[in-house]
Amino acid sequence: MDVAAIYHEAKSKYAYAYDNETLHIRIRTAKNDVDKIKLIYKDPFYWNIENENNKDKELKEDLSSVPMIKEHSTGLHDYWICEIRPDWKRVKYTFLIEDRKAKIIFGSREIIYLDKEDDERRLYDLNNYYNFPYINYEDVYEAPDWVQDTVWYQIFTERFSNGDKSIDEDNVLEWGSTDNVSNDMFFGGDLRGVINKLDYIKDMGFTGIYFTPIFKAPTNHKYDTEDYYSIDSHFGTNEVFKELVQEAHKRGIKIMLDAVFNHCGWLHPYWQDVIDKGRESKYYDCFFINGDTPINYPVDGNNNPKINDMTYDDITSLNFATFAFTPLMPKWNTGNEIAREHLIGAAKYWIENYDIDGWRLDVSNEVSHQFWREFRKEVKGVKKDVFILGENWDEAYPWLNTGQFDSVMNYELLMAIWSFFGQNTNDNIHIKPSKFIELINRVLVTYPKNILKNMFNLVDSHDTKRIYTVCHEDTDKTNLAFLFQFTFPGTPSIYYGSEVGMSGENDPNNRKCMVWDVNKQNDKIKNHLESLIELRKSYKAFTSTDITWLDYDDDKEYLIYKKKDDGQEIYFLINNGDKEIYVKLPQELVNEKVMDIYNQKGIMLTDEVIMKEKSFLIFEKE
Ligand code: ARE
Repeated sequence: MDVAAIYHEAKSKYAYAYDNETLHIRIRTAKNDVDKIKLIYKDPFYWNIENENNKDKELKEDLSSVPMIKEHSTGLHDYWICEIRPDWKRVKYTFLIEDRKAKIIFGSREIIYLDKEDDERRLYDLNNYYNFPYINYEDVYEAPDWVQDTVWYQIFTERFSNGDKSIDEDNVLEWGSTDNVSNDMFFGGDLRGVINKLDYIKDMGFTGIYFTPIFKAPTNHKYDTEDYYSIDSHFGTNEVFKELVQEAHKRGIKIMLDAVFNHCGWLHPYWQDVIDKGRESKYYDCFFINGDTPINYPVDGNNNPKINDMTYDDITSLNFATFAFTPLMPKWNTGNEIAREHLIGAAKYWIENYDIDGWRLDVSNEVSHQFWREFRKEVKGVKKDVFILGENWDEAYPWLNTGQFDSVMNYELLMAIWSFFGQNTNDNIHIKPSKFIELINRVLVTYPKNILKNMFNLVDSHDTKRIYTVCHEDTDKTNLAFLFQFTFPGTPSIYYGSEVGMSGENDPNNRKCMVWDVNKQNDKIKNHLESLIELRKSYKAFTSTDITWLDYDDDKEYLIYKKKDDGQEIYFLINNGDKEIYVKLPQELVNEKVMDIYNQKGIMLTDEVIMKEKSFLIFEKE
């Protein structure tokens, strides 16, 4: 037994309250190393009451135990899980771990090798048990009820639809006039355009819209905020936005805005005041400035830094903190009361006055946990079921388990999906099913199950290549990627235009004008997504966290998995390869009445099915 590979941590993603009554306990072991694990547990205050159980009897007869299930395996490890409902919401527990040769108590303070039966008396020492002191309901993770049934549509407003030409600036280009878009081009996308397309969005089956920033800012992406309390005139007015929210809500569509609280734009009045007055400004401490005033940036006639004239040395010698190496985006000191009030005030303003339903938090991992705790308290105080979504590209458990975010953008899932159905994010590697399963299992064990159900699952965004491009503009592969996205626990998000097969390299090429000409839209992708959205609403199993890998073959490049929920058992067969193949049916489907719930064309034989290249089948066992 590889005892060094065994890992558990109390009150972490290895031991968490699934709800107000239930604890999930996980433990990690080396892959294929351990045969059996039992969780042994006991109320920590059992001795505190006299009862027939502990009067003169050996403690042993009172110890409770439950077998742990091997849940998922990654490249190196097996992950085991069990759930318990402690009578008094508190519990001490330890692990009895066995392989062919050894049996150990994996205690919180020491590991004990059990040689003989009577060594099990060593289980009586609760000081060597892990502790879950109490399930306090205030600490239990809970996202708004509506989130896990949401299907998101992400809109980059400037490129979605031009609905009001009267507010076009002089520099607005003809819609779709070039695919070679740049970050300083404007095509006139606006909020009126979104209102005009709400029926399109609703008819596709989307139930939530995530807007990238729409407040006053000089760029087309608006991540350089000048005024957190006003809609940018390029997009419309606060009143038009109010109408948009009302019209969306009438259609059962939630609205989530983008909160850029890590930094502001150069033209923000607080920053401009600091530029003018330096340390004398009342806003000086709203930012991180080393010296009396921001220096080392060449400015143009409008007192804006001439970015293009800045060398790497110029940028790295700025004496103030920014987002990345972007001088135009001075970083907020969110520990400063004035800054805090300004930003949290804006967050509450758009909820109280426009009834928005959620905030996506830009560069959330670089803002303090303290700020996010206050942010959550304030916004949830205004609207209890407002959704808080972080933009963390890496593992984000520290932001999810201590009263900050309800969810994060699941870029770890995106990377795995890209690597299997398309190309890897960096070196174009295409992985086999066995590797894909390992990567997905890693995502599944990274988060508690109650958090997984609310993860924001995307396959592309305004910051990445488009999924159609990642899949080498292959419609079938793109559809397989969407299929997996929609059958994974959590809430899927579709980036505008990807539903009609728009291509796009990295930013800014991934922000071309939406293709509204139906003759240029990819119907096979659009119809496929509509079907997936419909199936996801009809079958709870699609979003369940209960996923079992049934079979895979790295040579034939197929994989079969099962999702279970509410008594439903849905089977997904994916042929990710470029050849027609024979696929052995999982034993539990052989000779069973199965229903093809997607009407794909697979030729069913007795215990096999012939699958076309790059295809899938979805069965429900009758
Ligand atoms: C654009 C170009 C830059 C150029 C800059 C100059 O992309 O190459 O230097 O313009 O003006 C916004 C705009 C971008 C703009 C950027 C800076 O949308 O078009 O850049 O502002 O002006 C990391 C962060 C993550 C961040 C991404 C971009 O962790 O938070 O980088 N995403 C948010 C928004 C962006 C937005 C900003 C932040 C700034 O979603 O749209 O950019 O407010 C790895 C790392 C991640 C990294 C990711 C992408 O996976 O793990 O941490 O994300 O790569 O680089």
